[in-house]
Amino acid sequence: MDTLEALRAELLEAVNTAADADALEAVRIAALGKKGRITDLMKTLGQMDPDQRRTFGQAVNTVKDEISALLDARKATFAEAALNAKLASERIDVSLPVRPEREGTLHPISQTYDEVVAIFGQMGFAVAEGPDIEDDFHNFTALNFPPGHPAREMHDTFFLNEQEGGVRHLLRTHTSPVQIRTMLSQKPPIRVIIPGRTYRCDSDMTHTPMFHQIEGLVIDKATHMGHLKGCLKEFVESYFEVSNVTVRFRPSFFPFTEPSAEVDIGCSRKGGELRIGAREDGCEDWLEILGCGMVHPNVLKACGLDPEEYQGFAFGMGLERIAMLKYGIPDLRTFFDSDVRWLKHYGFGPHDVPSLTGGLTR
Ligand code: 2NL
Repeated sequence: MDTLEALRAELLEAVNTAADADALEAVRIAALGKKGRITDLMKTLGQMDPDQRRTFGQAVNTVKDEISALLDARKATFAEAALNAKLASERIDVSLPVRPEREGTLHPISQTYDEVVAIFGQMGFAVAEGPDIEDDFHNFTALNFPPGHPAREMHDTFFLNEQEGGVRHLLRTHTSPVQIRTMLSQKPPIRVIIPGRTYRCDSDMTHTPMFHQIEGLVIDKATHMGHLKGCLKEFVESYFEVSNVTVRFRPSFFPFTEPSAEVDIGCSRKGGELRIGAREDGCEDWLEILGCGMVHPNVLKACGLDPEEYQGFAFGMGLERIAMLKYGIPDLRTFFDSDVRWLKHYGFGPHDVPSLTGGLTR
């Protein structure tokens, strides 16, 4: 018992005087480790008679618990002191400038899309969307494409594998099927624009298999070509941020409109620089920017509308084309290269949100 009391006093002293966490750990191992002094004492219990074992065992356990508790307390004290020292030595300097962060850019197609939506939104158009995978009815038949029309050939259109029952879906070749869906599901008056992806089997300098269109549709009882012309003139002037643009309607043909027209705007190309709009020195050239027309009576009928009661106009343009014209992008294919340097150069800041009051492009 004397030796146990002596050991207790020695260990308490060692724990209390350990200089740091490492020294304390050394004390713990020397006392309670596999070959520690208290562990050694426990091993001697086996050779004692039962009475002695009970008394001595209890005494050793008491000492063991006491030392353990003191070790834990000292350990916590060292940990807290270390944390306090760390807090005292480290400071956050809130006046330092922030680290530069890499900022992404908006693709010019996204920017152009947002600009066009902002302009037509202001004129009271709603955005409509529809599926990229379409069927023959919505993409061709309802749009007055005759049965043998070349656009219906494998050569021009991406067809999906034939399904059971002979149905063959396709990737929409224009956004017009969304207008068909709108006319089938909504009653006039209708005023919608449809921006979206479109697909054609075509790939060269000026064509990519996927491209973007934006189409518009207005249906009411007395909508006429004057409305169409005014609407498009307003759009062109807002989009190109110029006033008094001359607009020329050139007769054209689309299966889904009658009459149909190609729209040109006045421009000049002096010194190799394209400038859009009427100018003091006149417009010596024309630039084709979109196609349009009055919705064909057959299209109205296919959508359950009576051509004697309703009429309207529609127009369509390529987003890539109008983006190239406004932002001076010379090569269509670069839109889809995902070249980060190109995106940095032609891309837009995420906060350059186009609005007619704040300026379309800042
Ligand atoms: C172009 C010309 C156009 C339309 C699209 C349309 C849609 C319906 C009915 C009638 Cl549902 N027309 N869309 C009309 C005229 C021209 O697009 O050059 N697009 C790139």
